[in-house]
Amino acid sequence: MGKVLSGIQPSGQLTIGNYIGALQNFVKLQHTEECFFMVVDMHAITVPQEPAALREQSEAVAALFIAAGIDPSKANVFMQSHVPAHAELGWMLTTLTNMGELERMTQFKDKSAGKESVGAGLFVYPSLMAADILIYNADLVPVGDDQKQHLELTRDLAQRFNHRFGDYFTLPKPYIPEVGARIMGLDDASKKMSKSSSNPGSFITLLDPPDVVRKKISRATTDSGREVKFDPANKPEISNLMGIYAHCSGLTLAEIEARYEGQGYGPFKKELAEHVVAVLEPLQARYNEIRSSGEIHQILKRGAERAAEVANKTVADVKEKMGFLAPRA
Ligand code: ATP
Ligand code: LTN
Repeated sequence: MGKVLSGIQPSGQLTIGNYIGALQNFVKLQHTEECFFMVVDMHAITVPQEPAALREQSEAVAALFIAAGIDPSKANVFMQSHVPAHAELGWMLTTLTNMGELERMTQFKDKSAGKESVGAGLFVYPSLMAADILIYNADLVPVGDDQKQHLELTRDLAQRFNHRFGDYFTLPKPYIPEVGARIMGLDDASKKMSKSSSNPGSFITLLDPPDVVRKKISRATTDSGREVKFDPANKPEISNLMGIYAHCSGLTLAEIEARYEGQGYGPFKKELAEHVVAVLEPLQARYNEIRSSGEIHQILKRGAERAAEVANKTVADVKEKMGFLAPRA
């Protein structure tokens, strides 16, 4: 059994981009691997946050993990901040990370662009992410395409540590879906769909009611043609919607093309909305049950206990290897 680790930020409502790019693969991998899935609240504070919103969104994201099909008897679900060893290893790895490496990170460039003041946490974020992964010696990391660069840095840091202090860390591999690794905004197919976007019309959240889903899809931008064809270079908007369609319906891209041949975009968008609603409705019903039962707190407690067992052992080993003096009686 390999180890799997991934995290999602409680920086807003989860979108179908998070679902297709990451969560669906969490659900898939839990059957064959030992999995650690966390809500990365320590990452969410790298941009200004409102305390009440952070608390509510953290609980909501954890409940959505379960509602989306993660079985807490199979996978460990927990809050990053409940396992303080992440921050400790994060600091140690920060000391092995070069400024130049962090300056090249596109997520940092995107999130800091045009801001008057940028916190140092946003800059060193990738070494905390590397700690999240390496602390479990994870083999696989299910993520969307945008996290590839952070994964490469994680591998480099693992190699650097192993080279300087002796072989210890596993080099993790990203696990990225073939279609849907980067779901684009409904308003602009050149930008990734993002839960923290200021335009709610650009994303569909997992908690959007059916009518909101229908409205957002009917307003999604398309080209002025009428052919439903998967051609990301020339038809980015339709190709993006087709990716969502494929994930929500189980049909292949070729089957979708054949189904709408000669019909234009109207029927395609209408049926796409119904497929999305069909995926979200049962998920939302489960979400409401989980939130009202309060069971999530117990799930998070158990998840953090198992996670801490593994994480504390790694930090102890790493301290030993790096030359920290251990406390003695
Ligand atoms: P934020 O807007 O706060 O940066 P986000 O929506 O980009 O958030 P994250 O919490 O950063 O989401 O990402 C959680 C996981 O979802 C990551 O594995 C990420 O790669 C994946 N993901 C995020 N957006 C998309 C998308 N549009 N398409 C596919 N995968 C995505
Ligand atoms: N950086 C990721 C969130 C994240 C993560 C992780 C993903 C933090 N730690 C560990 C996978 C593994 C993001 O912005 N989506």
